[in-house]
Amino acid sequence: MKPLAAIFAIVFPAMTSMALKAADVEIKDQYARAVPAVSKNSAAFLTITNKGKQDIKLVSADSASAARVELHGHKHEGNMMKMFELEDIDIPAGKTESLKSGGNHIMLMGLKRPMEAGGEVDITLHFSDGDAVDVKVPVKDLRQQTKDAAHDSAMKHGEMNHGSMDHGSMDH
Ligand SMILES: [Cu+2]
Repeated sequence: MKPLAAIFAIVFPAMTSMALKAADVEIKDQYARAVPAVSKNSAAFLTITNKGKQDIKLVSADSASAARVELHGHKHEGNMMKMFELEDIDIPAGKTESLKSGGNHIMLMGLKRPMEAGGEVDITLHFSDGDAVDVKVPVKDLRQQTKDAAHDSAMKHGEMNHGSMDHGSMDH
């Protein structure tokens, strides 16, 4: 059986790594933004702790609930907060990276089903070492949370800017 195992290791490197390395990453505090049924886009947030000894990157995410999932960051342009697509997100060994409202986030675009408070969305995170982690993400109404400046700007971002961005023409 050894040659066969070797072939599998070559053909499915991602699968092999998944089994070996899944425990190196800890996902916590995940939630997604509830949006009105007409909304095409939402965002998900979570913290990722790299418990391994190697620096890794979050390289992509996907979900059956959205046509496209992108990693996004924010930047200030004048008085505006604009988001942009990130190629990846660094998670150094032993460190925790927080994806949060007003910062880096996972963008769910072209929602295929409603994102209602109390619901749940499945998201798979893909890492640079071939690891993939499935996360069950509860959907929350963020408007019920305590308001602060970052939160307010994040709400405007979530409800207006996303829809007006021409995601469809973004080049990959
Ligand atoms: Cu975004």
